[in-house]
Amino acid sequence: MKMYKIALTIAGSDPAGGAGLQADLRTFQRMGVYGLSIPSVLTAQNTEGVSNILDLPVDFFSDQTGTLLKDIRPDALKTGMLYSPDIVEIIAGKIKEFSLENLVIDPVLASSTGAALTKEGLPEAVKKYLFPLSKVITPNINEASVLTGIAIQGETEMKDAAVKLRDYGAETVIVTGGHLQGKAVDLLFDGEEFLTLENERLEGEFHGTGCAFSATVTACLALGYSVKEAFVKANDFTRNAMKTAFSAGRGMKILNI
Ligand code: PXL
Repeated sequence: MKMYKIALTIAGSDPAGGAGLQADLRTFQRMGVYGLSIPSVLTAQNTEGVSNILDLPVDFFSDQTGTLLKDIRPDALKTGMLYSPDIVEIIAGKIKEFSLENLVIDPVLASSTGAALTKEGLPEAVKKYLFPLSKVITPNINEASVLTGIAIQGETEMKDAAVKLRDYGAETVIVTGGHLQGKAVDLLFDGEEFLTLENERLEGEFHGTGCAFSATVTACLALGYSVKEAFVKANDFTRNAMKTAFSAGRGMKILNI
């Protein structure tokens, strides 16, 4: 009998499957990891954008998480769009209660089309309650800028932001630089050294790249890879999925995970 490693995603539902919970599950599957999934929030969206967002009742969210974790222990977990600060506190409580390890945080703040995916107080809550419990955080340039107050123009500010983000309690910081001008640079900082991966920019508008990247890191941690190995594999996996992205609807391309 094959024994699967297990990864959990706590993220928003994207019915179009390009981002969020559904993209995370597809990524786990591709990486050969068994996926658990808890929706944090529901979105009404298609490839053209998000039209509505629905919170789950907080007690129900807590119950979903507690019921699952009483039974199954994930080898790694990730959080994506959390939307509400209440949910953030519940997740932090469950991580402590069940002594979960290998937490990857993708601090989702906005959609690729620019729509806000947060309620007031969300960035502060993620910083305060979740960063200190995390193994890796994977903000993109915009998220790293908002979370640190540093206006990131290039690699120098990316490094400054990574250092500051690590001071908030994350063990390792990965800033994904696909949104910068020029080459696409992803940067890892683990408190000792910086590691950068530089690639040619891939032209086009893609949806769900941050989700695919952080889900790959999570799957790799579940499989027992080091964070640096996970970084390289996630960069490679995401770029390949971008190169063969396809159009399912009228809007953004869906990654070929
Ligand atoms: O790409 C960020 C993201 C994450 N999670 C959900 C989303 C989006 C972007 O739209 O809808 C559920």
